[in-house]
Amino acid sequence: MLDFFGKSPEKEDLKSRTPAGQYLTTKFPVLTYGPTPRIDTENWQLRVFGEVKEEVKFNYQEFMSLPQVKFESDFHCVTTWSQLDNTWEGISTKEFMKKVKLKPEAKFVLLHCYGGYTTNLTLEAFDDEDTLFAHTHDGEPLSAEHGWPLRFVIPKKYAWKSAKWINGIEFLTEDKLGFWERNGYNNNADPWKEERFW
Ligand SMILES: Nc1nc2c(c(=O)[nH]1)N[C@H]1C(S)=C(S)[C@@H](COP(=O)(O)O)O[C@H]1N2
Ligand SMILES: [Mo]
Repeated sequence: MLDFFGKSPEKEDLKSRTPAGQYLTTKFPVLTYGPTPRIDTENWQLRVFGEVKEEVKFNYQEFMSLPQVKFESDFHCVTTWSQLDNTWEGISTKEFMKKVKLKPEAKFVLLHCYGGYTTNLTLEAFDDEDTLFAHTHDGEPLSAEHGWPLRFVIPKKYAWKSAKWINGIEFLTEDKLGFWERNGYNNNADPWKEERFW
């Protein structure tokens, strides 16, 4: 845990970037409910379904051939650790959405993962400028524990909405709660409003 004593500009900056009730770490802790799924990229698949004009299935090569981006962002877990300045590389949601033909009724998204984990978002929160499907963190391929081969990253929400081992994106007309959202976590999950629990 870093302390905020002293008044160096750098420390003030770290403080202003740390939401209330959070402490800073640089250890990139692993937080998973249940076992780590082991996925081989030969059989990996991402299914895009629900309120779409055409269902799409990407294999690993197809998905990786989409244009790549590098985004820097902070990561806030509801269990009170935050890790600042993460560099994520992968495919931006904006780029992904160019491949999806949504029905006009689509307003919500449920992310599905290998292992059965789910988490939900509004379409607006999902399709933001800073969200992406990441395969690399700080220049290294994701470890199995951190979501290899692909995880979602949504910096403006508590990290339980950054789904690891993602394998499905379901578009919906009505909101459908994900795993933690059904089990007591706040649906909106904004760390700057401390929206932790119901
Ligand atoms: N599939 C899946 N994704 C998940 C989780 C999980 O249990 N399963 N845990 C979430 C939680 S609570 C957090 S804090 C982050 C942690 O990511 P990390 O383990 O890479 O630090 O992943 C999120 N994504
Ligand atoms: Mo978390």
